[in-house]
Amino acid sequence: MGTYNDENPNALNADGWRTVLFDGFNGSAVDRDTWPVMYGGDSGNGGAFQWSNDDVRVGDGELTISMTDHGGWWSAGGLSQGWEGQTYGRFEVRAKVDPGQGTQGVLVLWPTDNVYPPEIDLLETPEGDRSKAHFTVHWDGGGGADHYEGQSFSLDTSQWHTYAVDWTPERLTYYIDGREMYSTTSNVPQEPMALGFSGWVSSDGQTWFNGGPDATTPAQVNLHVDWARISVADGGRQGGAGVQQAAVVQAEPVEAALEAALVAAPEEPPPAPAPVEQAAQPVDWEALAAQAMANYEATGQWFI
Ligand SMILES: [Ca+2]
Repeated sequence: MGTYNDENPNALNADGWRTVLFDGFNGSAVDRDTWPVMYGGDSGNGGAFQWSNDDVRVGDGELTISMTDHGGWWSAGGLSQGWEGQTYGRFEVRAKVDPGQGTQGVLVLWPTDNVYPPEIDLLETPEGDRSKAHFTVHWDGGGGADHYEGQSFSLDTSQWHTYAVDWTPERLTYYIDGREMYSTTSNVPQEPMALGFSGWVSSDGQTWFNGGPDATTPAQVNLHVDWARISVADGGRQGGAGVQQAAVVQAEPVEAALEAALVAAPEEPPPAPAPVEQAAQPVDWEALAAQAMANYEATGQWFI
């Protein structure tokens, strides 16, 4: 079960870590200084849903990211630190995801320069019954090719849990509710990354989700986030602030570039790293960023 309102049962030992960001989402609106990027503009997941800022809300002590059925089409929200990331650190998020076939909630670390991979997923929940928590690390297998290694753990993710990753230059260590679940020294990202949260709606043909939403899927499915904490290791091992000079808007929804990979992501036992069979389409990030900047200058809003 678990509770919220900024609780943290089974907290990790904080010795050696210094908090640099905590948001309990206890106000009435998103703190856009902390979370400057909302995913928007283009459709997500090849048209399976539309990004919508209306699906991002703060109230009742939580951040709520929705996936919403509009009667024939779906929308979903996403929120990110954008370019305000850091290299290495401890990232902790207390969250739960409502059940709903064909939907998932995502907690993610994404490169601040918006050039993917790498990517670290603290949580993905492709099973509609929320029976598993998935942790995945993506890295550049050469020439920008997405390689990944995924882990999944039996867990009722529709209840409150705390998901955390310790990211050092040498190692990634993944925790659920203060318990170490997985650790690796391979393919550890070495560039600034930023924390984000998003919904995601599957299309009918995506086997990783067992297809899209169906008659059992509620009209609105929510990712609930009670709080998020970001820390750095004492001693200044962090790489400093993100690459603010490369103020690239989040031009592509978090999961879009790797959807082909995730569709085929294997279950337990953990797989050996494997190349993506179906490479994502090349994305001209600079053109997208320029377009986003032009849109921002014209309208005051970030979108592509
Ligand atoms: Ca809270």
